[in-house]
Amino acid sequence: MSGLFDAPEATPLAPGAVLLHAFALADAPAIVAALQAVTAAAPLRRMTTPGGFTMSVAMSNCGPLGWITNRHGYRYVATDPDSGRPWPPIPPLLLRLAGAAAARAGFAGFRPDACLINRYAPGARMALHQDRDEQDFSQPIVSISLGLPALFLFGGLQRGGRPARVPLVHGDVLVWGGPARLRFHGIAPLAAGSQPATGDCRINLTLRKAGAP
Ligand code: MD3
Ligand code: FE
Repeated sequence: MSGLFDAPEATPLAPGAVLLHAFALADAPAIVAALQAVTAAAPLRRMTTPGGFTMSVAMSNCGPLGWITNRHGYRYVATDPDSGRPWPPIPPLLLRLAGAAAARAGFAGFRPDACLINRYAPGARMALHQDRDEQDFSQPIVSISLGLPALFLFGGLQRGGRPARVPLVHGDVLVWGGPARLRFHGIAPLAAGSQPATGDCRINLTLRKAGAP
């Protein structure tokens, strides 16, 4: 149910970018439960950048492809380098949710083959960057925010300038596609807080079409 004074369900942030408020809220407990199984098989880990820094965000993946970074660069791989095994499958609930969110934002037929799991402890951040390791930029990225709130930063198509700031809360879903697909974006250092759903951290899931169309 929605009323006159409720927040809007969908906020356009930029051409091609839509914030779907609370779109994942009802499914959040089931998503968190499914992620427990995924991260039991492919534990979250802090990866190393090509420049030799350890990321503050802990990451893992599910799906046919998973994003990794190490001394040699950034790329998508079918095998978890820590275990030598394939990444666990994407939970069907997440495939359904991502497809529904993308359709709602105008991208019908979205079938992700990669889901990057980002865990932010208080203080963790993600510097402004572009997502360009995927093969087909005509496909959107669907992002699901769970747990502690964060300040999402989004800039333009070039580095530099002051990014816009958008608060993201538990259950929010963002869809980035079309002209927004290559915008610079990041996450400000996470403030500490209490969030029983995720254990006092923030989890972000990004569902992507990483491989060949
Ligand atoms: C805008 N994650 O994993 S999600 C990432 O909250 C990443 O963990 C952030 O940036 C996080 O690469 C932001 C929202 C998002 C995801 C992908 C985008 C925004 C985007 C791709 C293009 C433009
Ligand atoms: Fe990104």
